[in-house]
Amino acid sequence: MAEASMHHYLIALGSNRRHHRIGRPDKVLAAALLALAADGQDVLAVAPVIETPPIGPSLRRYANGAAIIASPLRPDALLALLKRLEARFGRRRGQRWSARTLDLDIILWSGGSWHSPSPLLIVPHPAYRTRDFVLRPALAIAPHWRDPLTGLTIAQLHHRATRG
Ligand code: PH2
Ligand code: MG
Ligand code: MG
Repeated sequence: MAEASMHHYLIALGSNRRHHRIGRPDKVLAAALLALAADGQDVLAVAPVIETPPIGPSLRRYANGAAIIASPLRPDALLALLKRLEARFGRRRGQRWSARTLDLDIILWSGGSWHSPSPLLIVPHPAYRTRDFVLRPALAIAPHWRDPLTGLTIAQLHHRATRG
């Protein structure tokens, strides 16, 4: 695939439930990145995994991470691939924000915006700008990526989200 038709994505990874074979959530994230690469996605950068307190109803702590990938896929096609991967890792669709083995979210896409109703996909991710569990891993690999809506970089968003 020619460089010109490649898309670059910032992906957020989360897990707060063990996988019966892979084990702890941090191992699940590492295995998910290997699976992404095996599915033909070019994993260009991986942030160190962090442990974070849960936001929302689930009580289990999360492992969170981030990766930059290059892909020939448009956002809707990548979303379909990520959902298949989540399902392969045993994620069950249930209550919103229930404990999950694997959550893969598209955060940013080649400086662009995307909005499609079905399946619902909004890029940039509508809630990431205030989420430390997304911004902290993202800061490690994509500090200069710019949010097209606010014009702020990840470093600036992180600074804004963490200042008292
Ligand atoms: N994901 C959620 C809801 N709450 N909290 C943390 N710490 N990490 C997550 O990845 C997370 C969450 C919905 O996807
Ligand atoms: Mg999520
Ligand atoms: Mg998700």
